Amino acid sequence: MNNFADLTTQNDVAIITINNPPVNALSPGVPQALVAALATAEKDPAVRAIVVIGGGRTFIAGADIKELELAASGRGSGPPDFHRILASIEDTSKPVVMAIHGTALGGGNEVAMAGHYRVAAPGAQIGQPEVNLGIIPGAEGTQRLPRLVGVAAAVDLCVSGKPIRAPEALKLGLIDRLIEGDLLAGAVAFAREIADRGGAPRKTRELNDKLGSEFVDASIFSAGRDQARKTRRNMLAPLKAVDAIEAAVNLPFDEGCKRERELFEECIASDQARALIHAFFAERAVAKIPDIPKDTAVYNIRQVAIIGAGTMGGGIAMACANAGLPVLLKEVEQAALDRGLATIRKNYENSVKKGRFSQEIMDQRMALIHPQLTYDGFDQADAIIEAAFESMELKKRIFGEIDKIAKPDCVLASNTSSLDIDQIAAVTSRPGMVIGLHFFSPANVMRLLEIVRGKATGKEVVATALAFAKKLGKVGVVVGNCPGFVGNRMLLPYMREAQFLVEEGATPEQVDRALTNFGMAMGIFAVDDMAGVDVGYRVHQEYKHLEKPGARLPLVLEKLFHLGRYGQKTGAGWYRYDENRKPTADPEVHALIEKTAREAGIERRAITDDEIVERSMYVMINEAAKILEEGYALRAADVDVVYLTGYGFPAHRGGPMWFADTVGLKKVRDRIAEFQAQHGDAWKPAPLLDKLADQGETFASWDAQHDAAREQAAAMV
Ligand code: T1G
Repeated sequence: MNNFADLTTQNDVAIITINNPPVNALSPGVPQALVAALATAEKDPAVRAIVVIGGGRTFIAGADIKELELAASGRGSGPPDFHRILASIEDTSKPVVMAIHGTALGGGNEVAMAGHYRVAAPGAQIGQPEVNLGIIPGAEGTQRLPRLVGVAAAVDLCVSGKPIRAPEALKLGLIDRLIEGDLLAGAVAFAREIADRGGAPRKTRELNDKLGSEFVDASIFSAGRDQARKTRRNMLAPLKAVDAIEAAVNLPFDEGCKRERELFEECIASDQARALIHAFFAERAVAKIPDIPKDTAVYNIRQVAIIGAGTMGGGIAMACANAGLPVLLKEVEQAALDRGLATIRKNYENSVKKGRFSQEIMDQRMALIHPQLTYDGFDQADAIIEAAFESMELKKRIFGEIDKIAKPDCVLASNTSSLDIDQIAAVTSRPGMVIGLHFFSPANVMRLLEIVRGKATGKEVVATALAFAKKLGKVGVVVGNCPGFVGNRMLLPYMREAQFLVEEGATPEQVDRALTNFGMAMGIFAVDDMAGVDVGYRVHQEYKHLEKPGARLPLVLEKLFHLGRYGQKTGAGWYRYDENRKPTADPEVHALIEKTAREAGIERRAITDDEIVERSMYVMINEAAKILEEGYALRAADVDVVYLTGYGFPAHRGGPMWFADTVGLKKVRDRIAEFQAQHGDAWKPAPLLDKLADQGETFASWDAQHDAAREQAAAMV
């Protein structure tokens, strides 16, 4: 029998400890156990106050998202309803004190707010992240939160979904005391103090002084909606969260809760909720590698050495320093080293200016980065990351050098975005210690880390890379060693298709507008200009040998390259840029495209935004289906995580593979076949896509089958 709520007493104070590892989610049975424990404590005449605390590393991290997943897909018994547990807590006649450590998120904070008082450890994080799952708080949080922290703060917490730390929660009135040291002892003492004060417990539902009025709060709500539209483009839930908080101001508590419930149910029934809940679990699944058990030994990365202080090397150095790791940063010449360090300093200064962290933190991080022109100290490094220019010859020379210097258990990694890891590993005496760590620019910001597993890469090294990613606050996705790995291998046909679309009649700005309306963080031409048209051109040249003989190739990029239009860095690329790097459409580019198309005999026509989105997304999905069947990605969900965390794919669409499932694989495949008829065999549907479409299957069901098969196989080993 699960003991979800363990009841003990310390003299006149009852202590209820929630036990549902790993994060004390409100899974079925947990609310009921808490209600039962409360009832027992309520009846015990010796008990004058009650403390509720989380067992293990955290307070309650919310409702059980697995239950929400069932509800969102119309399976299970519908979305959980916590009204009874909340009322039981609030209506307890003895003061109930919530003791928070780790996290109190979503339903966890809602349970805490139903308590009469809240105390927390200084490091605790409290918030309403439901919008990250495409839903709104559904346990009366939108009604209690504004009563505790005021309407504006409640709107911000629910629209941003970002948790706050306990000291700020104290300032806002969300908690009543910070407890340094032993949280339980402090909470019990606090509860006893409250009991000594006597009087009826303070019910949050009755606290109305911070609600203001419909008139007073109107500007807060419109600002909240603007914030939602700006920071959460195309997402429903943040706007509905504002509606629910508005109900808290305009309606009595119980009616406000009913309104919240209606809005909550609208959200959980949406495609966006299904997509975002998929993304939540997909991001956690990427760390599960079938043939690398959880307890695989990992090398302890305490010191990192980086070769190359350019854009990538500098960003990687910052990511390491931000995680508290000392970094040796090597360049070949002083000028390049000075440039790299100046960029790092400028980036940190911008963060200090924006109030992201203090000057003191900046100084600490700069002090962790040791610029140098030699390999001194590289023999002590636990990991060496090569981030030099993208040339196989240069990388082979560097790996030959570090192979002679590095200590035996040092992980040797390359930040190559496209080159063959096996070839690089082969020049060393320890190919098992070689791995690809493909960071994304800016490397101190982008969450994705493609972990490229070579033929010889040891399992401990893969496990070490996953742990290293987590240490840097990144999402490590293990991918196979094919040209462009997963992300760039899909990006290439996407880029190519976008260029064909402008040759056939669209404009770069029309393509980018259609893509951003679809939800992409940036249009593909804006991305090309940011990354550099020269870089894009070199990558195209690098991959040309992979194209089938006679295959159609894009024509304009080469012309832009030879015109020196490298994008933002030269003030002109597909767009023209002002001194603030603001893009404007460039008639010169339009003319160049029209002339190029005419000379190539390409017939131009009006192109719809739908066609732009279909060709851009379906060409990626088709390539990803090939990547899956060739085994270069473990799951379709991994592909989704790559595009969600590294390529600005809209989270509310769940990633390219989930999006394909939402459209329906038969429809996607049939449309691809139409494009094949119109544009040639580059559009030939991938065999896996054909098979799943014919069987009425999805990429999600393919993942489930494969995960099950792999687990079975791993269990046999
Ligand atoms: N439900 C079910 N499983 C959960 C879970 C949850 N709420 N949170 C985490 N897990 C699992 C996760 O899948 C993983 O499993 C393991 O726990 C460790 O998680 C009514 C409706 C708490 C900050 O959105 O943000 O309440 O992979 O790897 O990095 O209004 O987990 O090991 O099998 O992420 O230390 C609102 C979600 C729900 C919080 C810990 N709550 N969780 O991070 O560990 S909606 C959330 C997190 C809600 C109410 C509504 C993080 C964390 P596995 P992890 P971590």
